[in-house]
Amino acid sequence: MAGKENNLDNFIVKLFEIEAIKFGTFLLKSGIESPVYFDLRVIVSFPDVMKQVAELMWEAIKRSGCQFKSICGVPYTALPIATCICVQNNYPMLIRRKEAKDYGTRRMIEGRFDDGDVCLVVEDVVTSGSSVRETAESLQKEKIKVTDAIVLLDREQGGKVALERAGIKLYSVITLSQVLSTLHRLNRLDSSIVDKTTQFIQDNRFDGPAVIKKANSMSSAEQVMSHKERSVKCCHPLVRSLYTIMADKETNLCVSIDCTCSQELLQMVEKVGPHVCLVKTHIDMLEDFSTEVTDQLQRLADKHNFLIFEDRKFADIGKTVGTQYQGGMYKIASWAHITNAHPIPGPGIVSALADVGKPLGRGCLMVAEMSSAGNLATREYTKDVVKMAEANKDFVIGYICQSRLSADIDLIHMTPGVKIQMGGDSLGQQYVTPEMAVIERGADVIIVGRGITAASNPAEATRQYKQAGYQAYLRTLNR
Ligand code: 5BU
Repeated sequence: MAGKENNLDNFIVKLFEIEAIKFGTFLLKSGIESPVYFDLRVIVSFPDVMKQVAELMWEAIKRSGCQFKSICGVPYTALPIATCICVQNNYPMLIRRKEAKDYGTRRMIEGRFDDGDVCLVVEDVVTSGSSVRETAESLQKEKIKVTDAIVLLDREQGGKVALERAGIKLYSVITLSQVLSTLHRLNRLDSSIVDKTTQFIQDNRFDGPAVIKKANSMSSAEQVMSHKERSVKCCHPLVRSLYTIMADKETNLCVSIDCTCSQELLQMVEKVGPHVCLVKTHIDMLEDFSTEVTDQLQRLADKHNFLIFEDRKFADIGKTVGTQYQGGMYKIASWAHITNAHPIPGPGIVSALADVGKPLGRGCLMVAEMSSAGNLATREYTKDVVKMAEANKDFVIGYICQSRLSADIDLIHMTPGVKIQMGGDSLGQQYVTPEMAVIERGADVIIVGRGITAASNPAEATRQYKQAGYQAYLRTLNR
């Protein structure tokens, strides 16, 4: 894991050193003065960087799980990048002309393709997303489908949301915030430049106020709704309680305490409790479980004012999950305010869990997307999960997800796979930063495990994550 992180750190520093990323005062075409400038054209002069770009982009493509037949680079900078990716990974490439030839075929797209082929668009930097859209439109005119695009660097100025609106999901290798935080951490950039650049980006977004965090389906009223407002307006009493806690404690942090020893669990809860809105457990990891643990857990939840989320991920037929939820050794429904379920068995799973949980005022989250590499949740699957959730709002209170799925404010979005140091683990976990989770992916609650529990000072780490998550939330309000 550390290797991967260092790899990305080194890559960002390399881009800085070869002046593909520059800080200063730059006059843009629009007449605006920018404190940051990206000139990724220079990478063609550095074959080692070219190779690394192609490899990192390919890794991100694989992680995204998107399916396509061919690859097309946005002219001109992304053309050599697309070429390297195609050659290294044995994929056919298409070339988009900027202008049609006035002789011969007059085609705008060169290469072999059939109607209905799916093509992945590759770009070096995305700002508003317009150049990706133009290339996609040229392809679409030739009856080639474009559903996904990959960019090396997302300037986070609204391109991702704009492309989503156009039906194109954008994946990025790095973001501008990541560039800033990495260069700052490695003492390559002063805080004053970081602050100035962050402010510039915030002031020069292409998507207007309050759009950034939410996917296309949200209305502007919903986009700016604060925790306080949601604590009044949401229908489910449990969701209202959760938002009340979030507003009162100024936190959108859930800590996932995945340990095997009861005493360790309770000690960690005591440390993180004052700073979180939720504590997430995997109770079946405990080697010394007794009901004393869940009794204590409930006392700590009262003392520190948080809710308990047992991450049980029920996934069987209704009859089985109902019994598992109510009974067995753990009697989850009796102490966990929230649990979750995979929708794979169909609506029966929700009805059965609701029969047990609803009379107790409990709520359930549907696992709509996962953070792990190569997971099998397709876009169609996720869409069906949204339908299932929306049809069962008396018990389903939201999603475990990696993107904003639903316009409905009653359905809370919780995102795991969050760590200040991005990267992943050796078993496929993939992390995004708290800012990315909240701002880019629209998370209402960030779920952090080892970023806190494996830190040398978990209490201090909790404060850091609380601050990062909450600041990101405030930024989404102030847009
Ligand atoms: P980590 O230590 O931050 O990687 O822990 C993440 C927790 O969230 C862990 O308990 C997982 O079981 C849980 N999780 C996840 O990481 N990704 C998912 O997609 C889902 C749950 Br669903």
